[in-house]
Amino acid sequence: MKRILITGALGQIGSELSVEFNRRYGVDNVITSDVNNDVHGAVTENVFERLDVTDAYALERVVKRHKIDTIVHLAAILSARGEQNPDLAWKINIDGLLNVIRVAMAQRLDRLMVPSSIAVFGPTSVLYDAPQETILKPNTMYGVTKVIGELLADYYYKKSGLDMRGIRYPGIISYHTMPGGGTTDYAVEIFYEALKSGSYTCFLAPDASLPMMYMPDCVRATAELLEADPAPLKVHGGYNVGAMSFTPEVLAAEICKYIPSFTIDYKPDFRREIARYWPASVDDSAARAQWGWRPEWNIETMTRDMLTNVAAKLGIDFEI
Ligand code: NAD
Ligand code: AKB
Repeated sequence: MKRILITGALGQIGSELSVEFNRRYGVDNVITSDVNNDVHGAVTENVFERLDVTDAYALERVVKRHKIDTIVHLAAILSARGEQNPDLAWKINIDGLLNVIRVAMAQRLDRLMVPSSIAVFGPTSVLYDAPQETILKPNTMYGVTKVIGELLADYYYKKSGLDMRGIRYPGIISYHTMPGGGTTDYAVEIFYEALKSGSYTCFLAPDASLPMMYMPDCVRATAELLEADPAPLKVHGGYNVGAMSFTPEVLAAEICKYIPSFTIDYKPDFRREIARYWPASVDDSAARAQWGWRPEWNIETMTRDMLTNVAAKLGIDFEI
């Protein structure tokens, strides 16, 4: 029986991953935690621990108290916030991660999942169909912490046999919980503004092509990798997983199919420079071959679903 602890469970991904885990493993076996105390949505069904991952003793106590055998470590500072506060990004993404790894080894956990990101790529990486194995020299603090996270996963897997798993998530699009300060956040904000005001000012350039994924694919990918047979898995830091790639211009055109009066304009800020050196698409053949990854959502199906659900959330009458 799995006893799973999710750190950072109140964030964009954790708040929906917990629902999928409740369905797969039973609500009593999924312990949610976050430094933030504002428990909302489906997480209210789970046991919740207020937990700062930079506090190693508190983390160990929670793991022991709940007889945890698996951690899904989502607590992190994302790219845009990380550029505004690099010291904080280092503290949470590296010091926090090391605490989680040490507790996982000391308590002999079965499995530890730590997400990586397309932010591991950088100016010297191949940016079209970015390969699984390539030069990783990112130019953001967030990217630096994600590359180090991948290297630590490989190191501790080889050194101690800790079963570490990771996915290089692309930009995640969802409507339950707003994204937490990343560069791909525009692809969520645009739906809210399209429905509320009919226009959106984008902080990226119109032609900034980035890999994206809809939340149902994200939670399924995470659960499938967590459950995958260990034998074929050759990557421990982070698998490339592809789903869709588009630019702000293309997403705006897709929204215009349903809201013809929608307009977009562009005021690129510092996030444009972050996006500039992230890949337009990734080569996910390793994930497909080693644990059967297949995306189910594309830009057309995602856009229809986002518009329908964001409209319902905002109480706006809207029919596709
Ligand atoms: P998020 O910012 O929405 O949520 C992170 C959560 O961590 C927040 O609820 C925050 O309160 C919590 N947190 C911050 N500091 C903490 C601390 N010291 N102790 C405990 N909790 C703390 O992030 P997310 O989008 O849910 O991302 C989850 C993981 O996935 C991160 O590792 C992120 O880098 C990765 N990722 C996300 C995306 C995406 O588009 N959402 C893309 C690539 C990778
Ligand atoms: C961000 O924009 O920081 C995240 C990510 C791709 O890691 N969404």
